This record gives sequence, structure tokens and C-alpha cells, in this order.
Amino acid sequence: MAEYMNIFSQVQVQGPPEMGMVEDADLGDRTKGTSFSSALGWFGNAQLGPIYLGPWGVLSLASGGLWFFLVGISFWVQAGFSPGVFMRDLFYMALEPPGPEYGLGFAPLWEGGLWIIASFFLLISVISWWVRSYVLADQLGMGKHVCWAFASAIWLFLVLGLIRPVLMGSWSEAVPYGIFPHLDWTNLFSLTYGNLFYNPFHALSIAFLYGSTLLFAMHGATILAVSRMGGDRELEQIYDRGTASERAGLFWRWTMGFNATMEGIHRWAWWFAVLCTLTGGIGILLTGTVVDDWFTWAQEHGYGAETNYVPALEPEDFTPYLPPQE
Ligand code: 07D
Ligand code: 07D
Repeated sequence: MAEYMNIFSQVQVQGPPEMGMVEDADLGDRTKGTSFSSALGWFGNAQLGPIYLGPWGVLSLASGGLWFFLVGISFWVQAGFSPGVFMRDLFYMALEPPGPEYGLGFAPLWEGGLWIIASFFLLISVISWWVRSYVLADQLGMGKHVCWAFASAIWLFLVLGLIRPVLMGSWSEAVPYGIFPHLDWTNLFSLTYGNLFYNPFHALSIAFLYGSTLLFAMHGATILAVSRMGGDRELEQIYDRGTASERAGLFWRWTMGFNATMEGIHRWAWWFAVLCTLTGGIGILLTGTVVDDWFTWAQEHGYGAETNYVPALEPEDFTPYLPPQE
């Protein structure tokens, strides 16, 4: 297999297709053919396939497709069956959950019932994709790290669309399906509950989000910087002395006195990414259930200033800036 295929390398060495392991793997659900794409090779591995679909993959794609189709149908109806209006308003239309008067009950189809049906299929789709990732990792004899990281994202997804609405006793609390409408929902959520910036779990989530980009930048850049010494072949690098890896570690120790290890850096990355949605889900779960107004909560708990910040100095204490006189 070609080894130097990635986003900035123009070298694409192509050999016979790599079909993957066959031991302990259920080959019945795996396609037999492969093809090569130079365009894909600019971004990653040029080989396409074989792909493993399996029952969970089929279930996930089918139910995900149904969700997408139902959302599309509702947009199509809202656009009055006009292709022009559909395209024009695509980013602004929404499939909304039922109003508060329906609580957790079913609603007429065009008053939120469709949202409930679509959500059911989305739930099946996301959960079966998770199971698929578990089954495939298991077949390859891998750890389940990807599945547990994905579970953290699913936790936030479930809090937003299922757990919190159930705790609040109404589907109307859930997120609508639509590009800008879901942003409007996010904004309104913050306004309704007294500014989400004063929710410490939102702050934690942001720190892990920002931290993830920083770690990703540091790690990606470090490995690229030592790839001329084979730094991208990480495994041998973990235990060999005098390698690119040691140099990469030295760089950071010289720069900031501390370095991650070749293995540890991936644990840092995993935890930062996972904690972003984990803390985020906690923050959303507490909102409206335990805390109704984060600004007031923050003032009462010494997280925010007790009053709006007033400078300790009086205006007359300031020396006004005067431009130098000629
Ligand atoms: C790059 C991997 C690929 C995934 C992509 C998303 C769909 C939706 C459905 C038209 C990084 C595919 C999109 C399948 C199509 C219909 C009905 C992942 C990558 C390309 N958001 N959000 C986006 C979702 C929430 C927020 C974009 C989903 C919360 C803000 C996209 C969920 C809140 C901004 C999108 C979800 C929130 C976005 C790009 C679910 C708080 C943006 C996403 C299921 C967390 C950004 C116009 C992306 C944007 C954006 C999808 C939930 C806030 C449409 C599927 C309720 C502030 N969100 N989002 O690249 O441009 O992710 O919006 O929970 O600024 Mg969102
Ligand atoms: C949504 C996990 C679920 C997704 C899954 C994927 C498909 C499609 C298809 C591949 C993203 C399903 C996928 C179905 C697959 C294809 C084709 C992860 C999701 C399972 N905020 N905010 C966060 C910032 C403000 C608000 C988190 C910043 C305002 C609300 C994050 C700022 C107001 C919520 C974050 C800012 C507000 C959040 C999301 C700045 C609005 C949430 C982390 C600088 C005016 C969510 C605790 C994430 C949360 C959230 C960042 C401002 C509202 C760290 C940087 C004050 C309501 N905000 N925010 O990974 O967890 O999301 O809050 O101003 O619910 Mg915020």
C-alpha cells in the first residue's frame, strides 16, 4: 500500500488493493470490490472499499434516510410544492416539535406529530450507528474508544432532544429540525434561561472545545514537523530512542518545559473531545430542571459578580487624556 498519501502530499503510490484481515471477520457483509480515486488520495487513502454495511448499517442508513425524507417532505409542503421557494427558503424552514399544550402526548401530524415520528427514526439511526461502530471495532479486535467517544456526543444529543424534554414534561422543549431555526432555538434557550454564559458547564464545554482545537493543532503540527524522520509511523516511535518522536517531545519540553508522550497525547485528545459534549450535556440537563436563570444563579453562588460590574473609581478619579499641546 502507498504510504505517502495525505492532504498536502502529491505523491500517490498505488499498489494492489488492500483487502483487510479475514480472521474472525464476518465477510458476508463486506463488499468484494475496490476502486481507486486520485482525488480522494489528496485527502487520505486513495483506496475506496471494501465497505462493511451489515444489518446495523442498513438499519441506520434506512432510518436516517427516513428522518431526512420526513423533514424534506415537511419543507416541501411548507414551500407550497414550489421548487423555487423550496430552494430559496431551504435554510430557513423548520420542522418544529409540538406546542406546549400537547405535553409529552402525540400531536396532530402537521402540528408536531411529524416531528415526533421523524425524531423516532433519527433516534433509531443514531443508536444503530453506535452499535455498528461497536460491532466493527469488536470484529477488528480493537478497543471501544471510538464508541465511547461517540457515546459522549450522543449523550448531548439525547439530552437536547429526549431526556430534558421528558424531564420538563413537554416535547416543545426539544430542538426543531432546520438549519437557521436550530440556531434561533439555541439563542432563545440562552435568553430564556438567563444567559448560558453563566452556566459553568457551558463554560467547561467551551474550554474543552477550544482545548480540542489547540491540542489538535499542536499534535497535527508536531507530527508533520517530524514526519521527515518517520514521525507519522507513530507506533515504533513510542518505544524507540533517538527517533522523530523523541525530537518532537524535546521540542515541547524546550518550549514549555513539559511534553506529552506519543501515547498520552491521544488520551489528551480523547478526553478533551469527550468532555466537551459530556459537560455540555450536564449543563443543558440542569437548565430549566434545576436552574431557571443562570445569571441569578451565578450571582448567588459567587460565580458571577453580585451586581453588574461598577468600576471602583469615580469618574473624577480619572485623569482625562489630553493630546499634547503644540
Ligand atoms: C464537520 C461532520 C459532518 C457533519 C455535518 C452536519 C445535518 C443536518 C438536517 C436540514 C461538525 C450534517 C448536518 C445532517 C441536516 C436538516 C433538517 C461536524 C462535522 C456537516 N447541529 N449548530 C451546524 C447539527 C445543535 C449550532 C451545522 C446536528 C444544538 C451552532 C449543521 C445537531 C446546538 C452552529 C449542524 C446539532 C447547535 C451549528 C454544521 C444534532 C448547540 C453553527 C455542523 C443532531 C450544540 C453551524 C447554520 C458541523 C452552522 C452549525 C448540525 C445540534 C448549535 C447544520 C446534526 C441544538 C451555533 N449544526 N447545534 O459542521 O453553520 O459540525 O449552522 O444534535 O454555526 Mg448545530
Ligand atoms: C450537537 C452532539 C450531538 C450530535 C450528534 C451527531 C447526525 C448527522 C450526518 C455525517 C456539537 C448526530 C449527527 C444526525 C450525521 C452526516 C452527514 C455536538 C453535538 C450525536 N457557545 N450553547 C455549546 C460556545 C452561546 C448554547 C457547546 C461558544 C450563547 C446552547 C459548545 C460561544 C448562546 C448550547 C458551545 C457560545 C449559546 C450551547 C456545544 C461563544 C446562544 C448547547 C458543544 C464564543 C446565543 C451546547 C452546555 C458541541 C451545550 C452548547 C460553545 C455562546 C447557547 C462548547 C464558543 C451564549 C443552547 N456551546 N451559546 O460539541 O452543551 O456541540 O451547552 O459565544 O446545547 Mg454555546
